Amino acid sequence: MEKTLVMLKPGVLQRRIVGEVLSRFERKGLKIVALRLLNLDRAAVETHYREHKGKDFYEKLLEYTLSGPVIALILEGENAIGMVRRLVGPTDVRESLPGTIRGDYACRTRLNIVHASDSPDSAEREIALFFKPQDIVEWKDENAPWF
Ligand code: 3AN
Repeated sequence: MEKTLVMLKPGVLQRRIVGEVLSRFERKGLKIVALRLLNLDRAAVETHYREHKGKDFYEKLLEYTLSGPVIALILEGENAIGMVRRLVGPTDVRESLPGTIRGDYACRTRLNIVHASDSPDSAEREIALFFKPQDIVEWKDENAPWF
């Protein structure tokens, strides 16, 4: 089963919408197999966003990501990476439609409130940034066959 890394950026806690955002993933049927609330340090954020170093929005993006705690989680499901990206919506908030998380909760791209892995390679790399293998809890939901 595919796993993907999601990070709820500081605005989600600051706006008290953690439950609302997590429920988007849960009601779709994705399974939470790891979850942490943490303060990131600058080195971790620089590693996470290393592909954007040098871009005009880079420093502001770092500033926002360091402005408070984040929630990191691993979601599991069939085609979880693509499914989560579709639930999250496009990076550019001008294109994120109502019904997506960014479409419903973000009006600035820099503050687009959630991060989700965009490929199997990035999922593997990003999961390892936040979690050790023993942090992942495998569990069965055979009593909930609607998923
Ligand atoms: P995504 O988060 O959808 O994978 P990336 O990796 O291209 O998108 O961008 C990482 C983060 O950088 C975005 N979530 C957004 O906060 C910020 N970002 C990307 N492009 C821009 C932009 N043109 N202006 C401001 N912030 C941006």
